[in-house]
Amino acid sequence: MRRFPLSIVVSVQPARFEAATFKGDLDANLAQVAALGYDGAELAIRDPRQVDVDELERLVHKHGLAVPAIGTGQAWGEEGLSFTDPDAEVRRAAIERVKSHVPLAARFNAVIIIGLLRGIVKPGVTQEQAMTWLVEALQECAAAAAPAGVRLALEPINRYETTLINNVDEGLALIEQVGAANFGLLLDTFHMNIEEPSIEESIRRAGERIFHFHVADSNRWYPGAGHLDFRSILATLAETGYRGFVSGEFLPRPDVETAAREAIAYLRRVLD
Ligand code: LER
Ligand code: MN
Repeated sequence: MRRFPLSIVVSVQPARFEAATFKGDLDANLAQVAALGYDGAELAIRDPRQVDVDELERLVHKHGLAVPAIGTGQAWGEEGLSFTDPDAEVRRAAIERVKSHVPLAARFNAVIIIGLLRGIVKPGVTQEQAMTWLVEALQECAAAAAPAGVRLALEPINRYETTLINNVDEGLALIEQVGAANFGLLLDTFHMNIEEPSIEESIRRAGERIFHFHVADSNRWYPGAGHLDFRSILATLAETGYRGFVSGEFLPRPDVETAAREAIAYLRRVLD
């Protein structure tokens, strides 16, 4: 089977989100990620304005890592920003935050991830209104990213976290509505296991609109710790022509180092 380049989520700023696998000392974390054999680090960044980008680039290059994607969800998790908040100022701040990731993403040739920054349907807001705000926000962000050659990937997220885009079919319908060539999907096997009737069929349907790929097992532990059939899932992903990174986003259990080590050992076994 094709050997995908492998990356793992590393948080650049402090965060509560549990499945941001590595947190804390960035230099030490990147050193460990590289030593374990990963090709890249997916960086979770709450606010690019508070990051010394030159220093970040220096560290990433020092450890010989690529940055395939930048996660933006901490702006939701830590600050409550979202595309679908009833407060227009919060929606505007969420859009501006995503736009502020564009120069950083361009520098690393990274995809910008739209996960929970899309928000949830808050009391007093209809699903229809939230979807309209979501489409408009994505159109604006995609248009802002296009001149820099940057792509945006929306992640279908399971029903227990949001009602806005839970599965691939809803993601593909959203892509039609947004109508931008640089807008696609991030598929995450943890969410897919909850929402998709067949993970493989949904990967086939998403096809060339797959811009990034997260792996965690059924229990959100490292791949190999649950009951997902990664051999079949990754073979299907390869069949779509996807040539990007397979990125580990899982709980740091039993501890971060064991999880990261087990994940790469297992994925290599599956891919070889
Ligand atoms: C982020 O990539 C993710 O998978 C979501 O569960 C965030 O809540
Ligand atoms: Mn994910």
